[in-house]
Amino acid sequence: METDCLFCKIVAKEIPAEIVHETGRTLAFRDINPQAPTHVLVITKDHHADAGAVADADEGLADEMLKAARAIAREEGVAEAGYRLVFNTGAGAGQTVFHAHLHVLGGRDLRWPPG
Ligand code: D5M
Repeated sequence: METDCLFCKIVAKEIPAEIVHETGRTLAFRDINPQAPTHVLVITKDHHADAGAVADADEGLADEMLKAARAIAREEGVAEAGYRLVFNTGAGAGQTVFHAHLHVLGGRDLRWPPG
């Protein structure tokens, strides 16, 4: 755990979150500032700064995040219509929390390209 990391504090239950899904190495909760009717963040329980660090970390961890996202999309009822998975990676791409998180967005029309 990183002491000053917001998402580590959510994993440690020091900050509340609306948790919707959990696996051995991931936790998922609703985004505090939702950009779509379904907006869930899938995070790693261990601290990794971004998606690239996840890819370099434990074997199968990125896969576990993807499988959690797919399960959430199904549970939220957005899988059929389509949903979007986003890793903002780096400040220039809009990453504001430097603990890896996969955005699961759905429940409305999603345009391309993103802003
Ligand atoms: O996404 C970081 C996301 O984290 C952003 O959509 C808001 C969300 N956020 C920030 N604080 C919280 C808490 N406390 N609970 C739930 N969601 C939160 P990024 O890709 O880094 O811009």
